Amino acid sequence: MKNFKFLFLLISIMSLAIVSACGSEAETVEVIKEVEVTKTSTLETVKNRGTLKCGVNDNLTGFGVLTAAGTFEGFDVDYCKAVAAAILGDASKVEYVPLTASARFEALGSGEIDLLIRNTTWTASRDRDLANDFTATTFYDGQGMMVYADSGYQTIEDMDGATVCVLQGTTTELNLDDRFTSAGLNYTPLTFETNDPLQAAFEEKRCDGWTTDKSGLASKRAEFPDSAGGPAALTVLAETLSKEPLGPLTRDNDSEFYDVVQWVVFGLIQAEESGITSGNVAAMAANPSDPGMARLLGVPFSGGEVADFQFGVDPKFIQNAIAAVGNYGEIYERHLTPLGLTRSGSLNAQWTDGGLIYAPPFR
Ligand SMILES: N[C@@H](CCC(=O)N[C@@H](CS)C(=O)NCC(=O)O)C(=O)O
Repeated sequence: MKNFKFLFLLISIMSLAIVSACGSEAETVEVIKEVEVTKTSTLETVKNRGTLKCGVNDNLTGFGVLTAAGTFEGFDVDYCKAVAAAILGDASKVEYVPLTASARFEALGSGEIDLLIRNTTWTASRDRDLANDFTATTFYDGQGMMVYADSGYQTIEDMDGATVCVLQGTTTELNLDDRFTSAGLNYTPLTFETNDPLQAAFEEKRCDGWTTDKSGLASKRAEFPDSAGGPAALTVLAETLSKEPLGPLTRDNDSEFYDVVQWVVFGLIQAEESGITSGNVAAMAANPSDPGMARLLGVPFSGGEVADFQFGVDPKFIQNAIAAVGNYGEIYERHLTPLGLTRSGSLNAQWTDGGLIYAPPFR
């Protein structure tokens, strides 16, 4: 793979309103004016550096959290590991960069990180105006509203006049406004840059509702402190206010790297469909049961040739990723099932079980 150079012309300094899923205020992102960047393929950069700089959440158990032991863990974090294993053959070669919701896009655009995997929703404006490319959806989410169980709120319509806590720089802000405004409901958004002061405000009952992705609400509810009533004190209303497809993003015009990230995601999905796990991948690679499995794992079938898709990485890149973190289902079980996010019957079930988790063919 050759390095390449081109002018990376970013738009004049401008403020971009980004529809966000956690509140009613617009997020502002500054984009650097007409900088001439000598841009190298991120795939080459990662290979030369020997580490992957992955932008993650450090405060959302299940997706991305910095543990007391000082390690990053979660569903999104496992995708960082999978990409590192695919490109570098070593899942530990990740430099995690914790990012707030509002700082995440600039971190990617400026090159501070190679890859953003931070419970980030795919939207048109983010794809287009912010010079990002969404690679694939790893989790189909939707916005919810959490209230105190004793509040009497059963539906959003009951919340006329409510104050709602919401995070800045998220899709949530504008979805909230869409929902309340179109229903003719009054509300006051209380916005925060990070989660901890938001939660403090909610515990002090300075807001009547807390809105964000339903997965985020499940995570925050599960950890709600006993001193504030514990999880049982809280209810997530049944309504889903929006579509929040979450997944990894790369920069625009970085297609070699984009392709690798995208096909790692697809590879882990296909691995589940093919019954390949972290526990059996070595045995499957030694003796693949069919040509499709051999192509996925980068090994010959029945003495034939190895199918090299020319992604610029080891043909065994998917095999390496599976060995490191397991297939889609294993990652889900490890991080999201404990939050009570039941997979069966949800959009995140495999397509063969009526869900949307589907990989294009490896051929
Ligand atoms: N998916 C939405 C929301 C992302 C988001 O920031 N969610 C909240 C709650 S799910 C979060 O990550 N909070 C943790 C924090 O910022 O500390 C988006 O892309 O805008």
